[in-house]
Amino acid sequence: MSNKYLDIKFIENNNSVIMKICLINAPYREEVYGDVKDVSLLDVPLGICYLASVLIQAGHEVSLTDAEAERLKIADIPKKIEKENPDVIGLTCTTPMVSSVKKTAETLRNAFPEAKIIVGGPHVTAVPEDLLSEKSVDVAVIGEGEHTIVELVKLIEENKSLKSCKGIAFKEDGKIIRTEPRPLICDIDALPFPARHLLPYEKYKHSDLIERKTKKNYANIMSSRGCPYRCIFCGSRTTFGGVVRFRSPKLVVDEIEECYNKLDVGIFGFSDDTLTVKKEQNPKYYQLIKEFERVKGLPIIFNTSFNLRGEPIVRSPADAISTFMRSNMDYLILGDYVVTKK
Ligand code: B12
Ligand code: SF4
Repeated sequence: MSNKYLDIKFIENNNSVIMKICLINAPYREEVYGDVKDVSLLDVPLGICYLASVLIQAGHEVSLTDAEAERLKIADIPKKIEKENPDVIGLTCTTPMVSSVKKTAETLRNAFPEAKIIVGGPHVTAVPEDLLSEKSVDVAVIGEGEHTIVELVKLIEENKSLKSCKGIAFKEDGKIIRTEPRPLICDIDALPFPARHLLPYEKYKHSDLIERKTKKNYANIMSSRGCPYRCIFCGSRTTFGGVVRFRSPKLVVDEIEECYNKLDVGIFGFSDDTLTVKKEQNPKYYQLIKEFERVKGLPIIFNTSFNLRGEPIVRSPADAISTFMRSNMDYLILGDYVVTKK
């Protein structure tokens, strides 16, 4: 691998057959947003980018297809990946996009009857049986996928039983078997940076409002996983547990610098489950503030338009506005309202 952006150290993979793996984000906008046409935000599907990195690190050949960014319809996806002739296909799935993922899996099953089709993501973690009950799906990965997918692909490659792989559900003799749960990844700093460069990264956009301020590219990034709060409607706990694991501030800022230098990214959006845990709950808070000094002079816009729990910062909308007026922020979104200083 010559691309320096993905500074991955390869794991020794002697005697191993390299598997060809295609990871896919199925089209979702029509299904999720219906007739709403002015949704400009388009984020990199970070989940499959992280999976691509660990699979490349393990010696496999990996491609990423984001049907939404590439404006592909479900029927176009087999053609897009036909040259790769995949051994394994992975689809990511949230609840709103479930019917699109089902149709995509069926289309890919018909096009690549020999490939193993694996699904993962928030919806699969919450209800693995839903997609597994589809004929076209072979394995459902429950929870964080980086360790699971590497182990799973190895078992598939060696044609061994999948029972020893923690954190999956699969079909055997017509029954769904769920293996032992996979523990959360303790050291998220050990994960390589997400393989954004495998996607057409210049297609990702934050919002027209922000893009009017700079011509640079946009990237979403995570500085932590998990959330300590317990909102009953939320899917965070299911995948990332009820604790927050913070990345090393140095690595977060390294990733920001790499994106800035190598992918010309000047707009960053944080995809943390919740960026604003109280500072007493974040042991790395002061170090993070210090590390951010490194990029202070760069023309970078940071955005936290989602994933911001209000009460650690403000007590009321009026308090939010007065905090905003005193801050370095350019705008604040409160429900349907955009507040600016001009
Ligand atoms: C960025 C983001 C967005 C972006 C972009 C989403 C996208 N690209 O598809 C925008 C703002 C557009 C968005 C929109 C929506 N979002 Co949103 N979003 C997020 C957010 C904050 C980060 C996603 C992310 O990058 N996570 C980081 C990666 C590392 O995690 P991950 O994707 O879960 O992947 C890991 C595992 O799930 C697993 N995995 C994932 N895919 C696969 C595939 C395979 C093959 C395998 C083996 C494993 C695997 O391994 C990965 C690595 O560990 C999450 C919350 C969160 N922190 O995850 C909510 C979240 C995904 N969103 C959610 C929701 C509800 C929505 C909306 C419905 C909101 C709305 N009302 O419009 C829409 C629906 C969009 C959609 N695609 O379905 C829910 C989904 C819940 C659910 N049951 O599915 C989440 C989980 C928020 C929450 N806490 O409840 N979202
Ligand atoms: S604060 Fe946000 S991420 Fe945390 S549980 Fe509530 S909705 Fe989910």
